[in-house]
Amino acid sequence: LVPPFSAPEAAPRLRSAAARVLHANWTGTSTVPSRGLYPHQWSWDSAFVAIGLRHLSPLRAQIELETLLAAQWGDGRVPHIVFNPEVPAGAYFPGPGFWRSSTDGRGAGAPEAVETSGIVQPPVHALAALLVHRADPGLSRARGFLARLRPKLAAWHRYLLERRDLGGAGLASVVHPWEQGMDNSPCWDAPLARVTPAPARSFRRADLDHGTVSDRPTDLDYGRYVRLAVRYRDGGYADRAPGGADGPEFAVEDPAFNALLIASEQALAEISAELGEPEPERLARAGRLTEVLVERLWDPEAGLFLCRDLPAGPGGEGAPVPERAVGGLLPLLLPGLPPQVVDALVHTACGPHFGLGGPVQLVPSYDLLGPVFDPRRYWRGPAWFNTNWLLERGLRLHGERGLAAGLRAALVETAAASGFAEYVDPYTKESCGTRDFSWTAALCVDLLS
Ligand code: 9WN
Repeated sequence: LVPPFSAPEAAPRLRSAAARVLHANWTGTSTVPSRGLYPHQWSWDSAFVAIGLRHLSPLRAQIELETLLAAQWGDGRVPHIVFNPEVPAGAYFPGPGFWRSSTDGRGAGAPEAVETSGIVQPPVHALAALLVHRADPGLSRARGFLARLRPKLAAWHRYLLERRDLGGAGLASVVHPWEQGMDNSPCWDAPLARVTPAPARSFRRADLDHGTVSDRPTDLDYGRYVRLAVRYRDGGYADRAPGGADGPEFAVEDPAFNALLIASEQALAEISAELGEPEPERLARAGRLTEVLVERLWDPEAGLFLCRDLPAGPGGEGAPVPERAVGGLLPLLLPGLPPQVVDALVHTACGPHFGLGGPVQLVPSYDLLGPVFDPRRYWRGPAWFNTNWLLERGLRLHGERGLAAGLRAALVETAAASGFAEYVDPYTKESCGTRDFSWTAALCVDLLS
């Protein structure tokens, strides 16, 4: 049996500490993930931040999402970074001078007034917008929050479901590891092995100025990230199917990205209903996409969802990537999963590969028994707060109340004890990466509210 919060009387203190982090990282129109390491606005970070901020200031939570969506491209994509022009060039790599969105992204409708990256991140935004609305429906209606956001969210999802359906089965593909958000996950090792890295001297990593080098991706990883991004940029950020000479070298159907898209489609249908314009066809499509996700990415032997590496298979059909990573558990978020898939996912989360409730209290980003597991290196083993927050929702949704309560307690206690770390060693819970990290603080506030 998992205990409830071990010290409920500590909750107000933890909540205030988390609120202070969010206050310090607020720029006036959005929140930076961290002042030093990530000094701009990031897409999925902002969604998680808004989910926490709604309890502290529903107005700031609305503005957070509005600022991000103001940088949306004409083709519907929501860029993964919106650059703050006041931050010195070189403070973050790759910066605006690398992506050159307002010139090189013009064909895809990049905005002129703001510089952004040209790739995307997981679509958590409609889910965040719905939760933000519910925190203060009166303010939301008075400001026309949902009415203004709805067409933008619909265009965003349309971009992913149409232009990014590179495999032709209905799922969205990511064309860069940064898009899925788990940058150096072992899931990308095989797909990235085909990519010739950009020479190390052709760029300078700013991230290494801020943290422990061994907690970050390697230089070889960065060489490949740069090469993929340059190629996408130089093709005008156009989306093409893999296989042809100008097709992407990296194209992966990822279970977490698609599960979040489906959950956000369901949230968008609820937003439409809230606005008095129900969209039953959107809900029905989310149900069909859940079936496609299971058909295409579920692996019954492994007991979790696997990524599909499109260029690896004949005719772009792709091949599964045989790595167990936390993204393969995240479809637990979806209400429409077959019961045997739900049971297997819970079993896998608690089994030897992820160890929940056994050797670890927070689910690691990668298989504890995997050949390249590393408890401190970024997405290759450490436990992250956003993925565990998503799993907590999934466990609760499927009636696993004891497991969900245990995970909630561990999330809050570890977040506060770690100084709101970016990620932690799953065994020792030692802080890794940067501290005072926004989504760690925001999701802690959410769980305490
Ligand atoms: C590249 C901001 C982002 C997160 C990602 C995380 C990390 C960036 C980086 O930081 O990625 O986008 O420079 O390493 O992997 O999930 O959104 O917090």
